Amino acid sequence: MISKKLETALNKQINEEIFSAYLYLSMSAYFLSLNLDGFASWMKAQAQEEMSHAMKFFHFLDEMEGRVSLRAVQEPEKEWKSPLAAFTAAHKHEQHISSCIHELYRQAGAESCFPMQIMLQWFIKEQVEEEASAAKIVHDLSLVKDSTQGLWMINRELGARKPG
Ligand code: OFO
Repeated sequence: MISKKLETALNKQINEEIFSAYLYLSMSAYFLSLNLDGFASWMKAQAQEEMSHAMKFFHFLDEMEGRVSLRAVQEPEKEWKSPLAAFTAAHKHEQHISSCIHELYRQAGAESCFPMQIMLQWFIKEQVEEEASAAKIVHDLSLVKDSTQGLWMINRELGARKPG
């Protein structure tokens, strides 16, 4: 059994994760519009991963005898100034998600909800990777600046990412 307060917080997180999927899918569409298929495919894989995060929270809440309640999903941005601007926004978004996860962990601790804390430990580690991979791409894009060849190389590298 889970408290109403934690139930509300987990439902909010499901929405955050679905919004993350929506945002990255929107970035994927933006990259497709630039004919950067590798970037687009990386973002599509990221969107799928975010849906799997949403489903982890969904199933956990159900297992804890809570009620999953879906909210409206915010409309994501559709355009960015450049690939670098899009990845900078993605990195910032992951920092926001990390702070949400940390806050959930604190709330679970305050209620001694140990199952929720254990479940969140996976997300805490995952966020370290999520922030690091976005930060690396921001770094690479900053290095190549306006070089078409550099962009082409990153595009090829990102296109090699496997979904999941
Ligand atoms: Fe990108 O992270 Fe979900 O949790």
